[in-house]
Amino acid sequence: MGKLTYLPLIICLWGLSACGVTEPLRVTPGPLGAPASHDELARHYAPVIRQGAISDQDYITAANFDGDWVGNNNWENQPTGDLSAYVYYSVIESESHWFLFYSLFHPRDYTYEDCHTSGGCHENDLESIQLTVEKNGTSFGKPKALETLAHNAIYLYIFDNSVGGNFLDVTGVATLEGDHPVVYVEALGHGIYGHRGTGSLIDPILFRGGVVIYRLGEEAKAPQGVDDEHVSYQLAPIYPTLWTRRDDVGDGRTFDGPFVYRGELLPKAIDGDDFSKDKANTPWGYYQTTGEVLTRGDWFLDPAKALLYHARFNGEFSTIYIFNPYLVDLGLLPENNLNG
Ligand SMILES: [Ca+2]
Ligand SMILES: [Ca+2]
Ligand SMILES: [Ca+2]
Ligand SMILES: [Ca+2]
Repeated sequence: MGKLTYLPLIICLWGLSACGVTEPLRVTPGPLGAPASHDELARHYAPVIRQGAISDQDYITAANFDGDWVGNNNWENQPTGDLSAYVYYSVIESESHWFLFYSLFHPRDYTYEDCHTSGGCHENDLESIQLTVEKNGTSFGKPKALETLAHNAIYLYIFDNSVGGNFLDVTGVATLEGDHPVVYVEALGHGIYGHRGTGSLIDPILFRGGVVIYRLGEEAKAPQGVDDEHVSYQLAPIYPTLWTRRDDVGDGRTFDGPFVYRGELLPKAIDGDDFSKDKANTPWGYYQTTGEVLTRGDWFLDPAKALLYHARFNGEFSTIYIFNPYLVDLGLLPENNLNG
């Protein structure tokens, strides 16, 4: 139990709100007003997560749920670690849009069959969604596209007909609970979809599993069981947690699998060694749906470029960033890009 005592301190380092000392939970400015802060936007649109669950291996948690930032002990520590719910997030802003990225971490990606013979299991799992919100003069703008990652594909969901398919076809219409997009996460492999029945989404009933429903709340809670429909999660920013560890690379470190992004070295995976090596991609390490225009990493690091390739947007769609600290850190944008 000793190692778990580190967790509250680590969580506090993620953001003061986790320590219960800052911003109010709800911010409700009028329809026309100053733009919301990036944290307020992330909270406003924080997804409702319908998580298919067969076992507690399907619970979302923090990447340091076991009290350390070592990647390749997470499979081993899943049974004893703290499975309180966290969702990672990041906000990038262009002249015309906000790009809200949310990532769900699971210590294990597993199969219904025995992992020793199925060939389908690996240590760590990070699947993600990206919500594109148009800035329209109101505090929180207007959501325009929801993209979800499931294994080898990104799926595109729209909110109205002002957005259409481009490299990606439109899979369906996104659903909202209040202003929160609802996403459906498979048990076992944890692919994310914008509505039930997309792609290979496994009906949990088929597996006699349940559905855990997570919503943003004041506390990070662990589900009471695989059919707990009222579990609150906390947001954890990607920048000061995962991104600032991007140079911690190698066996026994946080990440592994270096690749070159526009001349800069980044790790494409969380370090892992059970059943398969380094299989869980980082937010900036996804290679899915790049076509001939995008490269590994663009979906997270250069979302305006990625979205403009994936989808067609009516109206203004700028690829000039007001806030993109990742490209600034990589020396790919000037520092005055941080004025947003
Ligand atoms: Ca660990
Ligand atoms: Ca391991
Ligand atoms: Ca997975
Ligand atoms: Ca490794």
